[in-house]
Amino acid sequence: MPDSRHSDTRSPQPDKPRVIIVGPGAMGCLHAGLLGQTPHLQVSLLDHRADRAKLIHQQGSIIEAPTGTYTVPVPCSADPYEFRPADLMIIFTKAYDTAAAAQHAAPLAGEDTAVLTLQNGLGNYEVLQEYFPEEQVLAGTTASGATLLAPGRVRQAGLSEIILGSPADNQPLAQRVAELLQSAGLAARVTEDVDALLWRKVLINCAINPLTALTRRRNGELLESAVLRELLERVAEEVYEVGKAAGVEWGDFAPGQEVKKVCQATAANQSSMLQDVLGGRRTEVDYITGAVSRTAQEVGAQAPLCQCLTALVKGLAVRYG
Ligand code: KPL
Repeated sequence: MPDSRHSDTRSPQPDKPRVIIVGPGAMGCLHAGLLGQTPHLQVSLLDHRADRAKLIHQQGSIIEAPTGTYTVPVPCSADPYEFRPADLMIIFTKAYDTAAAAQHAAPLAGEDTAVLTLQNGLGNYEVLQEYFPEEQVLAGTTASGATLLAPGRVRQAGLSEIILGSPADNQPLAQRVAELLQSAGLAARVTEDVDALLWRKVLINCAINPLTALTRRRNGELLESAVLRELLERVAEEVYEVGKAAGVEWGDFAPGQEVKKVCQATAANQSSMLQDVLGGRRTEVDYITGAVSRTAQEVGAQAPLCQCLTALVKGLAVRYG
């Protein structure tokens, strides 16, 4: 049943698939720009801050890509009732804001809306399942890099594939969303083992993010130091063991090698955690090494490095407010 409160002023073309991106941070703005260039999609951004939403609505999403800077007009509002319910909602907020974002975006979910989290960290899809029907919630990963330069303005680093799946085993929905993303020119595919996918990503983030934040190095610079390289590998191995104890089926995955590969592939990136620390923002450490430490406790495994890194990054956050 359409809700008469949706004024529809910012989504005037009801026939096109509607994508709402929740959270105009670096990744949200990047994807609003990438998807918003596609003529057959109607892409909008939902912010929780009205002043920033107004600015982005007026200026669009500005992407500084390696090939040049371009602007994509993207309707943006803090009022969900300004949009019609979405076919796809992509959650790109920080992990600690997932519950608030779900509550805010709830009016935009209809019976057929896919709600996809592409956030960092563990625990996001479980939170979304408290607010949306389980079979509508999808979870995925992307290793694309983006740096927020100013509200609505991002520098795009490397673009990577989006891999997604349905924790509730709703394969048709996962497939439909992968096809929608592909239709916009993004590389996307479905996996049947979402938990293994999310653990692979969190393993990478556990190793790279705290070490870059603590040492102020770019991802690639971690490999330049023998001690940091060793620590990177040891953190990756620890997360691998915790995951194994928690029942993750890693498949063909060599933790140390994989982390080093990502450092190389994203060598010029400042990790999201380093960006947060430099920007004086709260980090996602509780959902990265913190989440792995909690899992370790639950399953009777050891995670001393994750525990230590969580404490050190939190120590930094105290300093940076
Ligand atoms: O996801 C990332 C992040 O910065 O959060 C990586 C993969 C480490 C890329 O920078």
